[in-house]
Amino acid sequence: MFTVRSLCSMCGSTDLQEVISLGSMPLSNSFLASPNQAEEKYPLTLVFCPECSLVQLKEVIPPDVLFRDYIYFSSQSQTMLDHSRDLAAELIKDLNLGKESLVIEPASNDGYMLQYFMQADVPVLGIEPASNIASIANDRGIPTLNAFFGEGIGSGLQEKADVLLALNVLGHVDDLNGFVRGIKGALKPSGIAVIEVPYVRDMVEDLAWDTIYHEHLSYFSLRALTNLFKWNGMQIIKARRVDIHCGSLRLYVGNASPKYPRDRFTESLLSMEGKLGMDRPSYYQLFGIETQKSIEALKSYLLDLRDRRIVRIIGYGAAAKGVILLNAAKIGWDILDYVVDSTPSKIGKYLPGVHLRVLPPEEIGNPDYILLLARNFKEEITAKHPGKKWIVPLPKVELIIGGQE
Ligand code: DWN
Repeated sequence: MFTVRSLCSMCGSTDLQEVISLGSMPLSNSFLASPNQAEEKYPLTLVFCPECSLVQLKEVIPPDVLFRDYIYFSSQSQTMLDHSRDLAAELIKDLNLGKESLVIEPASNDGYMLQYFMQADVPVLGIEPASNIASIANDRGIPTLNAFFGEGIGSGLQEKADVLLALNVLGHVDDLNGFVRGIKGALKPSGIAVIEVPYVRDMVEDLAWDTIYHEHLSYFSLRALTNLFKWNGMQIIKARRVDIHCGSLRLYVGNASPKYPRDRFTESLLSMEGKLGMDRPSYYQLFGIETQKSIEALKSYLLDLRDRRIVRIIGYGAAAKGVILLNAAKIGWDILDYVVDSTPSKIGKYLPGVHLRVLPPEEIGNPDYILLLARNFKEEITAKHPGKKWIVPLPKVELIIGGQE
């Protein structure tokens, strides 16, 4: 049910160099209805293309399997909502968007982002592949097409966009060049695409190996993105680092002409990538070695904690990254009692691979320690449970008390 990539998904090179293999992993959002339910596991291997600098997965699961019926709702976190509201306000103001404008968003999820444009009377169109989520967005009054965005859909849209938002979607797409041509086709000639992707430099520097999973096919540097847009008739006007999703790049992208000069910050980001060696395999291979050490350190920390005296440890946040963290480090029911999460569609189900039960946060009980599995929401989550003892697993195992550093 998966294909093994032999060519780079961006430039077609055959020279793909292995960074790390996380072994056989379940699909991180395929929650189970019962602990005994059978499930498939698939190899999970990260590779690097020295030709175009793209870090990518070797194994590709069909998108229909991963995304047609989806369990993740972006509105579950206030941090995400705040981030979206601020970005919408910035774009409405800077680009003077109003009743005559159009904002299009591929992978619009439950409309968590588009709602802020609608509140300002800016017309929107969401394009969401998960039928269950698209129908929830439509029920909330956010016009949403149930489809995978790509070259065909983008170019075929009758009404072209002033702004196209692609927030944390590019890394999920196999046909990167087709997707970018779709973005170009969906925009008015003067339109702007605002793109956010997790930044591979943040993944490496913060040892965020838990963000490697089958849904995430590509891990971008600015250098790789510069090539991607250039090859498909677009240009990056400016790039910024933003905090969301463990560290992301936000790009403002326009048509290839007229040619805009890149600003100094964007130039300095690109030149820093060169200094760090992000165009060379060794940069990523070192990350692979550190990842192996981190997996072992986490497992032995938890075993040590549990063996020193009788303690109860639970997990918080049934995040996809949490599923990978637990499975890679083999942390199961022998260490954790259960996991809590606020997402209604996850509650009562079992985590892929490790088969831990998901309970609502109200049933958090009185554990001695809580392993933070959604560490990207550390402030938001720990503030809800002051005084509790949290284990933050990455980049280095750390113990904190709720609401305090
Ligand atoms: O790219 C992706 C990102 C955006 O979302 C996807 N491929 C899949 C998914 O990844 P994730 O599951 O690792 O995302 P999150 O947003 O880190 O997941 C957080 C989890 O924690 C959610 O299940 C909601 C939950 N949560 C909670 O229970 N209480 C979150 C908050 C903030 C809370 O207070």
